[in-house]
Amino acid sequence: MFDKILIANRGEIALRVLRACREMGIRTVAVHSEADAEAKYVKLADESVCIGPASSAQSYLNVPRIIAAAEVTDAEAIHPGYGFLSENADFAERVESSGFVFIGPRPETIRLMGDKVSAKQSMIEAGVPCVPGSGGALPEDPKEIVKIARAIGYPVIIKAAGGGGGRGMRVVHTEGALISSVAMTRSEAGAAFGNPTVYMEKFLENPRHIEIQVLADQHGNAIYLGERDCSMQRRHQKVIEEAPAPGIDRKLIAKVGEACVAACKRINYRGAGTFEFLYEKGEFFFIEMNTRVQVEHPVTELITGIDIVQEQIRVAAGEKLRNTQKEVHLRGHAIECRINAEDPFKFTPSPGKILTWHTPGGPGIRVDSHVFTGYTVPPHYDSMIGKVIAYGDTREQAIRRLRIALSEMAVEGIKTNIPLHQEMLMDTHFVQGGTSIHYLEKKLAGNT
Ligand code: MV4
Repeated sequence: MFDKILIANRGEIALRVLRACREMGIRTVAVHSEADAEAKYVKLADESVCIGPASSAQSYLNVPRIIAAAEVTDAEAIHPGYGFLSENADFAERVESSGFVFIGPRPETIRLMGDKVSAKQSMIEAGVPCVPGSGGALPEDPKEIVKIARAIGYPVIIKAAGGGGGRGMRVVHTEGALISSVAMTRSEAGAAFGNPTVYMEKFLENPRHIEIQVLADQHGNAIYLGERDCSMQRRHQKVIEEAPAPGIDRKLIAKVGEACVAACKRINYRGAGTFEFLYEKGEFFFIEMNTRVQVEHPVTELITGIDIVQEQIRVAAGEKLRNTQKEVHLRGHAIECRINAEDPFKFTPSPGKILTWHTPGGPGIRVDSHVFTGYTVPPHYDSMIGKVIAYGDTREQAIRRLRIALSEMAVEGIKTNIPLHQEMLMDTHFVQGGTSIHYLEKKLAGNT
């Protein structure tokens, strides 16, 4: 096992990784920007290195500084967390060529999944169900493009191979709009991702976003840890996540989960990963794979009892997975509310000094947050300041515990989205379960 890990991230995930290291007896190095010098996890870490000014480009995305920090502190491995450099294949390559272990998949795997066309191609080959589409990059010839769209049937969606997470896509409802839409998506993709390649899919009008968590070691073992429902989102930012997904046939999930495991084995996957699916009318359709630990991993940890971050570290060190598929049992229900420093209904960021931070507790409540009374939320980064996660024997119990937890919570000095969560936890459609990816935006527009 490693002696020392460098955590190449900030905020709640830096603290989450630090806690996993502590439990495993691994020393930690925190790297931080000038704006995060006073963060609690920076002080909790065994060592810390300032890697640049507040702006992410000069600090958390500054590859030479991060590698240099690993060198001067003699760390053996680097955990990238989520966001920042976590899915940057060039970074993973630089980490490994500098003699450190990247806690994540091989650089080639990150690259393969980062290109959404090659990702989908490998999933089709592995037998993972995908959204019907162009089966590769769109050709140049407009006549060919028209043919492909006719074969798929309108509406279709044009997506950038270099996109993902909702960036670089355009819905097309009629043949008249097709060619100009392809041209616009291509030029935007070229400018945004340096890759003008686009592909086409059938546009699913009212799906749910269901994802499957996987773990794979370097000995050919892979398992899936059930699914998460992440449909409650606004502008591609998830707001509430839960596991398991309400109302979906367990046999179907097992079938899709086994296909994900087969895909992991086929591409020689390593570490934690997530297969993203759209689910509509009883069918699963793969859209993208995430090669990092995700914000919402705690809901899976609570229903499986498996520590995903510790497993990431173990498999990176060459150990075998601790559990076989037969030993993975889903028990109970978990729901996570992302707590953001923002206006709860206008969504404008609300950085600043936290004058009161009182967190809830009691049976089945987990709070993952790096903030505290007196902490100043810097304006330079993502507005998420923590997560409140409730576990219960049933979904109803998890909802009740979350309501109580949020009512106990007291935050002063900044605005948070807690009032929005409280409203969602009383919403009849949410409480019923199984709302689509469009539900929250419709509700906010007053259309439910
Ligand atoms: C889609 C889709 C409908 N049909 N693909 C958006 C994020 C990116 N991961 C893929 N996205 C979508 N792809 C087809 N063929 C609808 C979305 C989508 C979406 C997906 C998941 C979660 C939230 C979303 C919000 C809007 C659109």
